[in-house]
This record gives sequence, structure tokens and C-alpha cells, in this order.
Amino acid sequence: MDAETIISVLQTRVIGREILCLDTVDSTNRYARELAEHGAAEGVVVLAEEQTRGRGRLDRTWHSPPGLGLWFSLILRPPIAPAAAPGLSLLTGLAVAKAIESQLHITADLKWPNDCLLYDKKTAGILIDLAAEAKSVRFIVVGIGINVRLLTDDFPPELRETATSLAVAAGHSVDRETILAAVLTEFETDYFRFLAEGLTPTIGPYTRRCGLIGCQVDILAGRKTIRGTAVRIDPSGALVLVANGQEHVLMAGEVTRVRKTGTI
Ligand code: BT5
Repeated sequence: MDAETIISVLQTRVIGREILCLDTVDSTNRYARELAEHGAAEGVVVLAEEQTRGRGRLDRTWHSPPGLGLWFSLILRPPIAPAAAPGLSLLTGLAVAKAIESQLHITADLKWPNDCLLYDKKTAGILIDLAAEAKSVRFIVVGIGINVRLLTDDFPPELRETATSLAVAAGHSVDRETILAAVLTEFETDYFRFLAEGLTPTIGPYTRRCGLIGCQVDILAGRKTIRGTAVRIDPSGALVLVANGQEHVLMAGEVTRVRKTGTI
């Protein structure tokens, strides 16, 4: 991938005006974090053809083979409180979903809080790294992994049932530069709206794509699993679950859908 080509077609003002394309790196989030510590500006994008230690949440591995995906990180310096940072995970997921929909005309499903699915299989994941003082954010690195050109055999056997790519879902080859430009463009609009108006404008479009709402789910939060019905995403981006007539408001966790219908 060539930074000059991408930048020349990008219409954004801040996000992606500087793109660093690496052949191989351990993790673009780790690399971007280091750049940010050394003063890199808001909007800088670090992109790699391959990650040798791509990370998911809780130090899980993100499979990032060479040349087949979009593995990249954005550096942000938002004037927000640290508590508002998780909202960026939802906002980013929504930007990825809208970019996929506009380019491929397939409806994307958002699995709270950080997955984007196509036909019930994971296509993209988001990892937010936060560097903050008590009341202010120093910087945030938003890591985005999108499986673009992987075919089934390009996934390790343990992911073949649960993961897919844009090319597999669309049934034709997909251009990485086009998807990247669409994601950065959607992200920029939503991000500046978030800075001006908070997360509220994100909630409606996110909820419409969130297949968990109305379903019976198990959510693993810390060491506890709660079974209940996912009823809504609240204005802070938390998932609200009703279990035994009681509401639980969850800021993070691992959700598994149990049934497509729920009871309150
Ligand atoms: C995520 O974590 O989904 C966040 C993934 C973020 C990856 C990007 S790539 C650029 C940037 N640099 C990084 O180092 N990371 C970010 P989580 O929700 O914890 O999901 C991780 C789980 O997804 C793994 O345990 C696997 O089960 C599964 N998985 C791993 N690689 C996958 C892939 N390529 N496609 C689909 N599922 C995958």
C-alpha cells in the first residue's frame, strides 16, 4: 500500500493527512503509542502490511497476515474526560460498518462493544488504547483490524467458523485503499460530531445495526457472567441488560448471544 496514493484520494481534513505505511511491525497500536508519546499529531495513521504480534483486547492475538488486511492505528488527542473514551470504540465500529455498507452494499452488524460482523462472522475488530491523567486524555490510539482479502484458508483453523473477510462476504475482490479511504472519511465526520455533541448522535445508528438488542445474551464482565436480555445502548455507550427484572449497565464485557428473543 502506498501512502501517497491514499492521501491523494482522501478528502479528510485531519484524519489520515499523514500516513505511515510499514511492511511489518509487531503491533501498529504499540508503534502508534510510541509515536504519540513523542508528540505525533492528531490524525496520524500507522498502517502495516503485516503484524507479527497484532493484539486484541485482554492481550488476545489478532491474526494479521501480510498483504490481506487493513491493520492500522489512528492517533487522537481529543479534549475529553477519560471516562468518555470507550465511546470511541462504538463510534469507530459504526464508521467501519458505514464504510463497508457504502462500498460493498452489504449490511454490517455491530456486536457491542467492538466487533463488526458480516453474515454473523467477525470481519473487523477495534482496540482502544488510552493514555490519560486523572481528568484529561493525553492521547488515544484507535486500532482497527479489517479482514479485507483473506480467503477461508488464510485464517488459522480455529478462526474459520467465526471469522470472515470483505472479499468472502462480498463474493468478489475488494480494494484495500478504497476501504481505508472510506473508513477514514466516515470516521472523521463522526469524530468531530462526537467532540461537538458527545456520543448521542452515534447511539441511534449504532443500535439499528446492533443485532444483540432484544436478544437473550450472556455477558462476561470481569469474572461474572450475567444472563439477561440486552435492551438498549445508553447515551454513554454502555449496554443495558435486564436480568430478573433488574437493570445492569455494563461499560465493557464479552457478549454471547443465547437466543434471538428475550424476556424482560
Ligand atoms: C479485537 O479484540 O477484536 C480487537 C482487534 C484489533 C486489531 C487491530 S489491528 C491494528 C491494531 N494493532 C493491533 O495490535 N491491534 C489493532 P477482541 O475483541 O479481543 O478479539 C480478539 C479475538 O478475535 C481473538 O481472540 C480471536 O478469537 C479473534 N480473532 C483474531 N484474529 C482475528 C481476525 N483476523 N479476524 C477475526 N477474528 C479474529
